[in-house]
Amino acid sequence: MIAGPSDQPALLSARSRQERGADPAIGRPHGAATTIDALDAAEAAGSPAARIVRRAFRRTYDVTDLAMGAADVLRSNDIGTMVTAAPALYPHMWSWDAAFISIGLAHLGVDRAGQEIRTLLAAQWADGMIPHIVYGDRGGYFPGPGRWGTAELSASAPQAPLTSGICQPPVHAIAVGRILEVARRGSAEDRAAGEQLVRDSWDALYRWHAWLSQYRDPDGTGLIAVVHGWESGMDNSPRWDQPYTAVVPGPDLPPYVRLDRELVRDGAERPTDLEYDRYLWLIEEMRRASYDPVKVYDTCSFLVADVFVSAIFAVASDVLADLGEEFGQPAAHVAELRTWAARSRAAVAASCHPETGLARDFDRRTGQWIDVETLAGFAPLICGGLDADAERALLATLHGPRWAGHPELVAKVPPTVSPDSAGFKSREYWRGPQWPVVSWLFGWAHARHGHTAAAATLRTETLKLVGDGAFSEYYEPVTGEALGSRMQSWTAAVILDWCTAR
Ligand code: 2M8
Repeated sequence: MIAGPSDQPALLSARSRQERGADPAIGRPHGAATTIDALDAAEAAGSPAARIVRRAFRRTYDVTDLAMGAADVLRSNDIGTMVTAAPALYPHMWSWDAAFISIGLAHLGVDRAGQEIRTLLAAQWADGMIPHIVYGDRGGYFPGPGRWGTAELSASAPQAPLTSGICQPPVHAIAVGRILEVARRGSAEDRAAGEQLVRDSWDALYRWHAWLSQYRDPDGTGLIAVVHGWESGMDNSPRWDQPYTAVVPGPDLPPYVRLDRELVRDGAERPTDLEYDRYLWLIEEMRRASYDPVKVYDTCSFLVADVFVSAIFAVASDVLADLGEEFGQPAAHVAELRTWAARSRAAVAASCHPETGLARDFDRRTGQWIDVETLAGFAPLICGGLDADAERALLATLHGPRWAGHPELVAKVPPTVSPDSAGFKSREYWRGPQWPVVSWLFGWAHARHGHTAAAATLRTETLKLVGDGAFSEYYEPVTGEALGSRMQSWTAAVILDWCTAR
């Protein structure tokens, strides 16, 4: 479990949740909750005044309160073995969520952060894949382990813990690197715990990157393929609309009941039923291939080279190589990581549309570029690799009036789809809303590539966006309304990191 307040830095131990009268349901002070509920009602009734008041309200936030609220969210989502991705909607461990969550946990205790990474890595498949969900003991999520059947069908999957049969973006080395930075600012014990974590996790992370390279880029193109929209983490992004038309659920799709629609009342905030049929059909296809990664690559009706995953893979490979050099890991493995990083960085840069400059996914089944404008198009800003002029231009576009600097937005945080785009849906999951965790990733990358001012702006603006303390999964960009799950762990984690950043 996460250590109690007495073990926390002064910032986080100043007052307990009870002392400041937080609303346990949503983790924000009572006064704020009342105000926001009233605004919700007024906005639902179409009051323009409510929108203006909401905007004013959002400009006032207190970093100390936000940090304490974020720490509370992580503590209350901690079920001992893992911090669940969210209390009700996602009551298990998700792969890339766990990485971001561990960054937040590092500010509460480096050991606890390391434990989160170790829990995830204990579920790594024998072939090297890190699964997208590690199931805890509770049910409460569909599809659960029975629907995947990985333990029965795959020789590589662990018998315990039970896992899903696909993966998610490889942000884990970035997380371990960040935990080490935080650890080195702490006590001698923190420092030792951070360094031990690198030693304990390096080989597993190397094998994970090797799996991605071998099975998801078998031709060595540099672009890493995904076999399910869930693998991208941006589940229903318009990027996937065209490839998903090739996923045709058969009449033998076993029946199922969605649980997410019972928890998120506004259906417009979640993927549609047709999208879910396709998600579930892909699982059937993978079951029929016994989750053999070669067969899945060859037979799955969805196979897209994902430019955003590829960018993450490139930069995370570099981070892992840096750690490997420092910690005396095998030189041949470090060299492979450098090769993969360079190859993927070049491939991401080469994917850019000649006119818009935005990076593009490539549909491997149809052999066509996917020309859909989304936030993923800014992938080169994650991994680098553009010439200086092109990089400056792309940075200016991201922060300019079509994207984060759009005049309609409540905070200058990149939306997942530009409000000026035909596909923009302000409330619908990965089709428009702002995701604090994605902003953090861009902020981290900006800082890494020397765009210090842009990184600082993302931090300030995201803190403004989440100023109501709901720690929501995502936000409506024009009103700033909290959407999806409340008390989402990765939102809390990145906010905690930003609140305590140095
Ligand atoms: C969302 O994905 C899950 C399926 O994996 C879902 O919608 O049920 C995505 O936002 C994904 O990126 C995230 O990791 C997960 C848990 O937060 O939720």
